[in-house]
Amino acid sequence: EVVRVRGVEIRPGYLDQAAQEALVGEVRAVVAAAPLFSPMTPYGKPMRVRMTSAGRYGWFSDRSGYRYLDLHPSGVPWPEIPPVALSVWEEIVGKERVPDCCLVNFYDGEARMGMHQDRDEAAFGWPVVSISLGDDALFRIGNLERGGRTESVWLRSGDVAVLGGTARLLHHGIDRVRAGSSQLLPKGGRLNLTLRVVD
Ligand code: MD3
Ligand code: FE
Repeated sequence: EVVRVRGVEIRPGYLDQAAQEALVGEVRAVVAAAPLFSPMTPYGKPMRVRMTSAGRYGWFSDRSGYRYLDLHPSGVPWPEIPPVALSVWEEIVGKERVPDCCLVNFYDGEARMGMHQDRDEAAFGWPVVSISLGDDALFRIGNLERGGRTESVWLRSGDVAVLGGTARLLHHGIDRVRAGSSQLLPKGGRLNLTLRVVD
């Protein structure tokens, strides 16, 4: 099944319970090597969503702006991209290109992500593939320009979203997370993995 909203392709329940559990184990290993941190926004307020990355590059933000780094802020290399996430990419995008970055976002019950575009990558020709794990999240999809009408859809654990073509540069955000809606993560919360080609 594929649900299309403004060119965003959502595949509900793409990962079964066993695959979700395996992926959580792999993400634990990423977080052990490259701990989650709260990026500082360019305007000086730390983000409530905590983040880390895997792959050749990791996403980072501070007072100087948003960018990709070769190393975790602690100085260690970013870990390898979780194999379960890589196989999702291969199944959907193919083997021609591997992603450069797997951004890992962790949301507690209070975290949200304001409307934004993903345009820190040099290459917009490849899709972004998003994998949701844990608590449900209300995902809002907007327009190429800021403002205007939006549409919202709940993302649930195991759902995969593909942001390609014209959808790649749509504004989007996470309005809220439904705490306690999933038992996948023992301490609750939501993980979102986005696989990206950076350059
Ligand atoms: C639509 N993450 O990390 S994933 C982000 O659930 C981000 O953590 C959200 O937005 C999250 O930048 C949403 C779905 C997503 C990712 C990239 C997109 C939607 C997108 C790029 C273009 C349009
Ligand atoms: Fe985004």
